Amino acid sequence: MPFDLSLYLITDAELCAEFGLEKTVEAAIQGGITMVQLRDKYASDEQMIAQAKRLKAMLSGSGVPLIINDRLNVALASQADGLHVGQSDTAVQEARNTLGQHAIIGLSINTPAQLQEAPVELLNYVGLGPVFATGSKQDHAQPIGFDGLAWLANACQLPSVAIGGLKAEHMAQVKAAGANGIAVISAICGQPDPRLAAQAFFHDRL
Ligand code: TZP
Ligand code: MG
Repeated sequence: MPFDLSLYLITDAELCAEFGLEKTVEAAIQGGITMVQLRDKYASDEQMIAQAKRLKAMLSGSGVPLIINDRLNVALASQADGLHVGQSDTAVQEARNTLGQHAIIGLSINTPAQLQEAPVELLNYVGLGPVFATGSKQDHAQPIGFDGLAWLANACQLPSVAIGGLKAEHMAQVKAAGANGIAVISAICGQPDPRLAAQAFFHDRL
């Protein structure tokens, strides 16, 4: 599946509670998001598979891929479009072997050493960050700022998405740093109007 990292929504069930996960994602799609990642640190695998299947059905025909955070078995069972792994999650090689060559596989990168060690030939994209400190991820790594982002984005041969504390007003700086897009949780999940919140990232298109 071709993919576009411009605006990558990562879900948080708690923050999406007001409208529910599906309604929030549906509104965000109307607002122009280009990727969705289902991320849930607390749900059981069964709950997450069921949620992923509902999202997958909802996304069908939208051209927006569904990526699963961390859990290879969930990605496989739900026939999601791909998997995103962190540095201490499932090995990229195992994910690629299991999901096949058409799956979209992404890896989180925080340092030049991690980039150097990344199996680029097995990956489709990298997530670079956190750019800023954020309350949306517990025990996140040291923020890299826009300078760190620019260094990593330029050193890296893969498409990249910036993450961590980013808002609509950062889109231009993220692009200028050389990343292909922005990944967000709280700038869309939990916003009073998720459709408008997503649209705000594309104000230069209006
Ligand atoms: N990985 C690094 S920062 C982060 C993740 C999952 C959370 C991003 O959330 P927010 O609310 O966009 O800062
Ligand atoms: Mg992880």
